[in-house]
Amino acid sequence: DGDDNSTDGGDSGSENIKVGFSQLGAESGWRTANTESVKASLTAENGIDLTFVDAQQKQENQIKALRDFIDQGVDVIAFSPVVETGWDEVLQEIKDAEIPVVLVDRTVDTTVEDPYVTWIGADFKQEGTTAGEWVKENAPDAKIFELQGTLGSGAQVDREEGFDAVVGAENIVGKASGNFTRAEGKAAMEAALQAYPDMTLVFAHNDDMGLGAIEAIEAAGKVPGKDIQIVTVDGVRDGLQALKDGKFNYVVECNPVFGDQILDAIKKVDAGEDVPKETIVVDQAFDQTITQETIDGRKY
Ligand code: GYE
Repeated sequence: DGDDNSTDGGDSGSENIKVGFSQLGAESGWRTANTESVKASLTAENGIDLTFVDAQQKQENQIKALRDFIDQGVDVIAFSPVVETGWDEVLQEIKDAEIPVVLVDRTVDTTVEDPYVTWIGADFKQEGTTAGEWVKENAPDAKIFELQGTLGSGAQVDREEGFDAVVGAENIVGKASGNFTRAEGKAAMEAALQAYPDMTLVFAHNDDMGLGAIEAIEAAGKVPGKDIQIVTVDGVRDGLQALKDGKFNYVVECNPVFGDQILDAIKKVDAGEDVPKETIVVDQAFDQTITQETIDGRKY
C-alpha cells in the first residue's frame, strides 16, 4: 500500500527490545533526517527489534499502526503524533495493554492520565519566540504573513503562540497552512501574494514551506529576502543554503538528530528505570552571516 514499513530484525527469540515506532510522515527535510536518525539508532546491534511505520501525515494511519503494535505485543511504543488531539481512545488501549510510550517530537493533548513515560523533543514555543524577536528587532514595521504548519500539530500551535506573542497580532496581515510541505507551502504562498499584496515578511513554520514560498515569490516577480523577507524554523541544509544566498533572512534551528536519546530512553523505560518526564533537544539560530563551512558540515 505504499507505506514505508520495515522491520529491522535480529533473530526472533533474541533478548532484543521489541519497539513499534509510528512516524507521522515524510513531509519535510526535517522529518527525513529524524527518520534516518531513529533508524540509525534503533538497530539490532543496539538491542532493538524495530517495526517502523510511516503514517503519511494521516492520523487514522497512525492510530491503526498503534493498534497493530498492541496486537503484536511490542515491549515499547514510540510515536510522533501528527496532531495534538484525537488520541484518547488509542492511548487508553495502549495503557490497558500496559505498554510504555516514549513520545517523540510532537506533543499530545489528551484526557488520558499519564499517557506517556517520557517525551523527547524541541521547545516549539521558544522557537517561535526566537523568530519573533528577530522580526521585532530587524523588521519592526513588517507586514507579516504566517505560513502555518499542519493545523493542530504541536509544532504549529506552539510556534505560532510564541511568535505572535512577540510580534503582536496587529502586525500579522494573514495566515494559511502549508502543511509543512514544500508544494503546499508554495500553493499557500501563491494565494497569499494575491490576498495580501502589502505583505513584507513571511514567517514559515518550517524550511520546506519557506522554500516553496521562494518559488512563489520569484514567480510573482519579487525578490525573496528583499521585497519579502523570510524567517523559518528547522535549519536543514537547503534552508541554510537559502539563508546564505540571501533568500531567507533568519532561520531558527530545530534539531532532528536525537535517535540516540530515543534509544537511551527506550532502554531505560524497558528496564523500569527512572527517566525524566521530558527531555528538550537544544536548538540554535542562524542569520545571513552563516558560513559555507557550517552549511557543508551539516548532517541533514
Ligand atoms: O519543524 C517540520 C516537520 O515536528 C518539529 O515537523 C517537527 C516539525 C518540523 O514537518 O519540518
